[in-house]
Amino acid sequence: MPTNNFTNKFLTTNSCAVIAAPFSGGQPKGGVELYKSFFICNITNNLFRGPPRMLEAGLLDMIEGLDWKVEIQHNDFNALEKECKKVVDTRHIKNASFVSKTCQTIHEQIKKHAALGQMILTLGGDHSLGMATVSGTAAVHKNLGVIWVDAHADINTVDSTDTGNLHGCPVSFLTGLTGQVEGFEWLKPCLETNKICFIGLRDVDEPEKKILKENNIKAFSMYHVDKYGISKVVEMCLEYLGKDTPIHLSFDVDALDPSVAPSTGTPVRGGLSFREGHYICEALHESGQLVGIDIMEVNPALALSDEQQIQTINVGCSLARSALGETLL
Ligand SMILES: [Mn+2]
Repeated sequence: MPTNNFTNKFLTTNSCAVIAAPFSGGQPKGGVELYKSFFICNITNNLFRGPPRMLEAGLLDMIEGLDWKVEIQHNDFNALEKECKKVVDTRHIKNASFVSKTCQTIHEQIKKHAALGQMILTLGGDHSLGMATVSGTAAVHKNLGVIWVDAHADINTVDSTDTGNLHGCPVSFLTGLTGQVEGFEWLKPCLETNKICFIGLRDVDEPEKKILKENNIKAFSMYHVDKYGISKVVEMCLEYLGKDTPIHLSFDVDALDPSVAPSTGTPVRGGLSFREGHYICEALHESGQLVGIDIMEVNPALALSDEQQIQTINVGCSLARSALGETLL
């Protein structure tokens, strides 16, 4: 009998559904557009997308090596992107239609797999996909708690965001803080503001700080990681969410220091070390409460060198392995 999810409190199988979501419609255009102008022929090439590169690195075999049965769900959003280009953006929100339709697709896939009692691992893709992943597991696992590991709080509302990039907004959609947004009717509030903990914050917009304070949202910035140490921070998160809470880990690799994960959309210095990132994943696996894992914002298109690409892809894979039960001993 596999040992890894045998001790899981909420899953009923030893299967892990891997959802590959190569999607960048919710992130700043800057890097990608710049890249396009130089490498216009290659931008849709899998070489420049996180999920296929993590799979190519052997991630599925690695997961099987941890005693999981693996089911892979591939996705290709190229056709949908073309179709959505014709839709005019909702107010100043960029690519609203593309983000919504993509997220709805991923949401349905995750709901289906989670209902089978499977672990869900989603490979992103930008963090607007968090709307899909958390709502997908929340549809099956009642009273879901979320640990959102990120340099950013991703909690801007459609009114407070000044960039209009939806990868900065998923938490406000999930919690309902942004209200019902046109075109996102499929997405209903599914996460209480007292069921989310942030770890790793260090680049939070002023309106986001206000939202966090006003709603009394549990947030551990890098200051708190320095102050208490990562083990205490994770312990406080688990205590806060409670032992009877199924947990979804949404890990944005920009939570890591750029020296650890350079190839990502919005790197911010002063981030989690390699070990701190892996500690979070291993400790959450150990809790037996994990039902969903996101590894987000792995973006090989933004690397300045092959080394940066490979480094970021590898760290994405090893975070996933730690969350799925790989231990050092
Ligand atoms: Mn994020």
